[in-house]
Amino acid sequence: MAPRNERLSSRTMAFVLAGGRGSRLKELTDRRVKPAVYFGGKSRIIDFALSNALNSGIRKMALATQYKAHSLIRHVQRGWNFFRAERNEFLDILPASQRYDEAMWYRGTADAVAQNIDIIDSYRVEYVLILAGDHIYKMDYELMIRQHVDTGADVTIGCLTVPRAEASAFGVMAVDATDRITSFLEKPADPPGTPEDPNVTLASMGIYVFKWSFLRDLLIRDMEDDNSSHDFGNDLIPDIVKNGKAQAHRFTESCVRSSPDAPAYWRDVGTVDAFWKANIDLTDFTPDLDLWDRDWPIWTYSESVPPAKFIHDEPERRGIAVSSMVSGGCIISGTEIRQSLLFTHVNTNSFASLDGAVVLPYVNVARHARLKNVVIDRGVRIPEGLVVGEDPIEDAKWFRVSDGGITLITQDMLKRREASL
Ligand code: ADQ
Ligand code: ADP
Repeated sequence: MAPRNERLSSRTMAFVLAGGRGSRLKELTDRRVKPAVYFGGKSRIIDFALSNALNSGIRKMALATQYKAHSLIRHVQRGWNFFRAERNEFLDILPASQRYDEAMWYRGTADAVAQNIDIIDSYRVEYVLILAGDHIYKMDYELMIRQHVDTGADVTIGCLTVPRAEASAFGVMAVDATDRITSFLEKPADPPGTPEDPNVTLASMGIYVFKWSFLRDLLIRDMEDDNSSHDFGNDLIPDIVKNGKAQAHRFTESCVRSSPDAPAYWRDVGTVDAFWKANIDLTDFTPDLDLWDRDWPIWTYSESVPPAKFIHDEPERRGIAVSSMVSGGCIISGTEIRQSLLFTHVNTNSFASLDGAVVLPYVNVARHARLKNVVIDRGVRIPEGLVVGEDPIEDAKWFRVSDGGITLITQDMLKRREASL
């Protein structure tokens, strides 16, 4: 057992995987990778994994990037620069740079780590925590690392229960009475229920703790294996479950909750519907995800902007927002805003209304626009009088309307619309 008074996080590095596109977010990931997508008014999705690591005491981090990484790299360079090199703290950005073989990008999640073995060796860490950079949650990883050391497992996998109907997007597992994993299936078509409840499945969060020496050997073997897709979920984890000791760590034990009885919050905001809902949920009276908690802050790059400003107070045009979050740098001029979340530098104008709107930075909403249940991409200029959310057939002519009835609006879509009018 590890002594209680020693923080294992100081002997651990976090390796954050941020290379996959996230194609179900549609045009939101046309120009940026999913971890770089905005979330919650000030942050980007990546900030959650990085903040969890920082708040857990981890001061050595690496970020593997590949697909459309520019805005991600820029964000991390601007916002995540408080590590002190002289104390051997760092956040290293590791783009797929064909170091191993000139014809080879990161072939899979495990390959993204394997191609950087020599760099990780140079960090001189004992444990490696593999994280996905694309989930929204608050978790104290120290508890998961401690469990890993205490059980002597080869790998410890963060897991949570998900409804069976949604489980085919996950790696799913069965465990024994000690939470040792007895079987693991990556994205099965028909996921099994748990013994306690046939309607839920124990699913992998795609986060893992390994002793570096163990993972290193495994990666070297995997790189030579032509039958492998070089992926944790497809290849490495099933192999350890079969031939070694894999242990489940339950998210409910280390999640950071907004209050002792709040639900454990974890979201994969992988679709436009899920993205919209998770953002709008923050406008609830007591949201399940607490961004106000000063003990577990979500760190980010933050521009220096003046507070949000609301102008006009006449019956026909009132600049107001209710059940909403409006970021700094916004000017709300004569617009009625309900149940919406506005990022920085949004300007709205008179006689317009927003209801259920997630508005990314630098958007302008012209007069008389009426927008309901929308996600508006960064930099969009909504033209005067545009109405969205009242006639789904008309909306679908120009914009992307999701299965759940949310309309995604980008500047390219508006340009096409303007060209044909
Ligand atoms: P997926 O959700 O399919 O399954 P995956 O596509 O492997 O996740 O991506 C995981 C993370 O790695 C993401 O942050 C992604 O950006 C990044 N990534 C993907 N390909 C990469 C590459 N070539 N180089 C660098 N980074 C890359 C995984 C597990 C499941 C588990 C779910 C939980 O395989 O078992 O249930 O995560 O969401
Ligand atoms: P509208 O009624 O169409 O919103 P107004 O004629 O009331 O326009 O003028 C306010 C406009 O001035 C808004 O578009 C607002 O965004 C813009 N504006 C720019 N800077 C400021 C500022 N510092 N304070 C108030 N309004 C500002």
